[in-house]
Amino acid sequence: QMKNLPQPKSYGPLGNLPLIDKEKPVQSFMKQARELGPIYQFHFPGRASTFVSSAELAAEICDETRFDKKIGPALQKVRAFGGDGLFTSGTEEPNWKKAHNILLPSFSQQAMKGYHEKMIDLASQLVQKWARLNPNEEIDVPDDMTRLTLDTIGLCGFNYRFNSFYREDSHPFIEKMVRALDESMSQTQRLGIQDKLMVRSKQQFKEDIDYMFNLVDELIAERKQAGDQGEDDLLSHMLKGKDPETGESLDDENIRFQIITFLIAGHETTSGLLSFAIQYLLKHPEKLEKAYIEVDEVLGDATPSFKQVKQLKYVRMILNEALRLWPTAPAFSVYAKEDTTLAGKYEVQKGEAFTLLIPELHRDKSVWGQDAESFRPERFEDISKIPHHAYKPFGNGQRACIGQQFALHEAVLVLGMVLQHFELVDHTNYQLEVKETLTFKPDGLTMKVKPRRKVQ
Ligand code: MNH
Repeated sequence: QMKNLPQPKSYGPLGNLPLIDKEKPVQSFMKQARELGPIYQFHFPGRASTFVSSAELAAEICDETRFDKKIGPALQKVRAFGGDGLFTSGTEEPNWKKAHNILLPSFSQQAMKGYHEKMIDLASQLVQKWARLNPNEEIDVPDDMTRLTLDTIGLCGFNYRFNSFYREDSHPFIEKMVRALDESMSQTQRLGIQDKLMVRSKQQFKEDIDYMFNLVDELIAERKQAGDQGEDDLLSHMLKGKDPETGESLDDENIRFQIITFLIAGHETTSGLLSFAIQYLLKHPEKLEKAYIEVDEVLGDATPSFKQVKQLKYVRMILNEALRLWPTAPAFSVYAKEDTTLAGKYEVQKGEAFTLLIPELHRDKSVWGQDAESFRPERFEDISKIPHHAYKPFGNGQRACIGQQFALHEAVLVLGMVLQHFELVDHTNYQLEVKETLTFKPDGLTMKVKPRRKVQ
């Protein structure tokens, strides 16, 4: 391991562990970065992590000739249910490349045209729900956004309707998924002995995973039994698709892992993004006004077409800026493929790992300017002006998010329709608190809405 790196105050055998707020680990690491600088080491009992947070160092560790994605301790735990799905497999595992090749076309811009009407279906459910509220009723923003994004990935992915807008509480899948994610994160923070004593949590973990496997295995079995009915969703692509390199298709177990991966990766992050964007609009009336002008001009009273979604440039800039300040998947890790040197001064040995703190990278004043902390969508007016390797909300290179186009098409469409129909009201004078699970969300964000036009 690298020596002579800055390190926070140590507490004997606990190392730096007491410095972590268990509810907000990533924000604790961000705070340390501000005190210790762009690279520092954090010691857990029995292991250490090296965090980087400047644009200069990000550019280095994003060099794919020298670094590759690391399946670190947290992702190792998520493997209990993500298996060798795209998110939790190493680049060298055969199923990573195979699934990557088979699934890439399903996430292309062309493929988005096939999902557009399904996305509209769910966005309309959200608009209908909000339009029918009484004037004094408040909206739990992250809650409704999670209903929306889960239902969207369910429908576009597997032609399955979670019907979250027809339930008071979330679908049971969510409760089990959230608890399983929570448990896998907690396991990485417990001491070995502590972890062994958590018999009940482990039993629960197993039950939750079994529930998720059963739901998904049934979906796969039903589809196989019914045969191809011309569905154009991720599941049909996975059942039919062959890897052009090897001619092989995915096996049923791997398809299960991919579905669970899409359900998890595909909804928490996007719902957080929409919630942060709304939070910023509530706090920046002048940007909100600009967005209203755009949606009125581009959409008018119409239900958005695929092409109109592409024309909502300012709405997209708002989402880009929300992802800059609060990238909802806030970190990723890489390891060195060979011995190398970092920034011309840090000797790195083969295998050594680094975790990029994306929110800190996105606040690096040397590239983003002195106003890096302020919400200013206009930064994204000209994408070519965004400094290279200074903006990584979707990760890097071949291991970057496969669902990026999907998430952005959905988010632009939904935010566009929300702004088309509603005036947003910050009735509590909300103060941002960021809640952490595997992802970031604005904690306890509520608002009220007033209609701007008739809902068809
Ligand atoms: Mn997504 C990888 C962020 C939406 C499916 N995603 C990543 C990574 C980041 C990320 C960062 C890289 C992680 C790493 O290097 O360890 N993802 C996001 C954000 C959003 C998002 C901020 C929404 C906003 N992701 C989605 C959606 C889907 C999805 C929607 C699917 C429908 N993401 C994935 C998959 C991977 C991934 C699958 C792993 C890709 C790979 O390594 O091959």
